[in-house]
Amino acid sequence: MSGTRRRFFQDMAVFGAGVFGLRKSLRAETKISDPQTSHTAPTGASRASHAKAVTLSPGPFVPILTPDVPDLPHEMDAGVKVFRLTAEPLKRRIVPFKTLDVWGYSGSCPGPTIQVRQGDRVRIIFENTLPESTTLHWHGLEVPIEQDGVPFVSQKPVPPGGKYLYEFTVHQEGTFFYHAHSAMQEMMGLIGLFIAHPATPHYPRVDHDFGIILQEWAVLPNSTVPNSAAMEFNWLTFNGVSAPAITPMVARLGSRVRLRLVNLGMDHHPIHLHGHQFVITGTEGGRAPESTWYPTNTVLVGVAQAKVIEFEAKYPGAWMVHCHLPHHMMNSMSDLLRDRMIMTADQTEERAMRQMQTLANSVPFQHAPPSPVAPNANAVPGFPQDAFMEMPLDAAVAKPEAYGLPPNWSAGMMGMMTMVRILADKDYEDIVARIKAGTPNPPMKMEHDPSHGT
Ligand SMILES: [Cu+2]
Repeated sequence: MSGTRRRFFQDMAVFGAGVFGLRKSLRAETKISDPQTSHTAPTGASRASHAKAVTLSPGPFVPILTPDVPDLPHEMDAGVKVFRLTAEPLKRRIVPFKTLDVWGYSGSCPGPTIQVRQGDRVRIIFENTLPESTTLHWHGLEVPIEQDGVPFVSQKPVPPGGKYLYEFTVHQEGTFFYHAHSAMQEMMGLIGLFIAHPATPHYPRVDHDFGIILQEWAVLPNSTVPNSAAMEFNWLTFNGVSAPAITPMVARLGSRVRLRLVNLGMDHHPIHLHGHQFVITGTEGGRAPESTWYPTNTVLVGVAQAKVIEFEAKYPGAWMVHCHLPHHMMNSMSDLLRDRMIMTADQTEERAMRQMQTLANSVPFQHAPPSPVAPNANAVPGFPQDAFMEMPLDAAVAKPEAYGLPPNWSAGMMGMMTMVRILADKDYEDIVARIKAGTPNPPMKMEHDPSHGT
């Protein structure tokens, strides 16, 4: 019996006993770092991993941090990194008032981030608890054909309740991902990052490394199940969360920041960074030669692509990182209005406002001071557009990473939109300490406009 086969059977022998304990510990970790998945407690926000990114930077590479998504832990077996990954149905809270029934891996959608080092031998003990068969494909990785995860071609589908062992050596470096090799399962959320850190660190070295998976969902009002056959999408997410619920990225002023963007959806997304120029230092194929780098501030992330960007965090502030397609900078209003939409339409303004407020209270939106409109606004064709759209959720999405942002910061943030907060030393260290300690933000000063009534 070869060593690999022996390890396989040993693994399978302990699988029944060991996997549940391990899944439990992953769940426990998920509870700390993933506030969006509903079967975990709604506390904490990527704290452990944020702290890690800060404290481990003197090592050979900076671990990637995927906001709102945990890392997948591993154990060592005779020099092999062993990961356990389970495909399963999940509930994912994408904003405080909307939870979707999605499919994901090991308690998270998108699935937990796998981090390895170039040259590692990795084994993934895969279990399928979905109601249908599936496989795992290693997107961009040069693996032996029997590890490629294509149903019927390179392997038999893994049936519900079934297990499969993937094992290969990672000889590449770069931004890869794993996903089900079935179109509709992909659109139900079955994807996760697979990051291979280079054996020899890249130069210039980065101080912060962030990963974001871009996804889109078509969900009818009053429904929680994405329509995986739809071509029009009303919910757009970064790492399975829509703005303003996406955890901000925090970087030290003067540091070098890497951002890895991976798209698995039906549209291509032009991702724009405010206030800085960046260079594209890699794709789904690995590191790009420095001779190809050029300054830009918007990168088109096509379906099934990875785009890796790097920039010097030169200017302090909360700088937007967002898809620039207008409809991808919105959340679905019809979800908020639910079945009241038609009722509200022919009410007087005062009653409509009261109804809106009743709904808002259940969400919980706050009053925002309405942005001023012109006295003759109603006489102007096209009015209103974005007037009355401010729906701040500061308190509902409060977390240490958002500490110190101005009141109503969340009012205009929707869809595929987050921020990188570039902070001078003292402010940066203050927030990192809050993240490590899990210090809640001080109570919000509510900006209540009594003219709206409640
Ligand atoms: Cu987009």
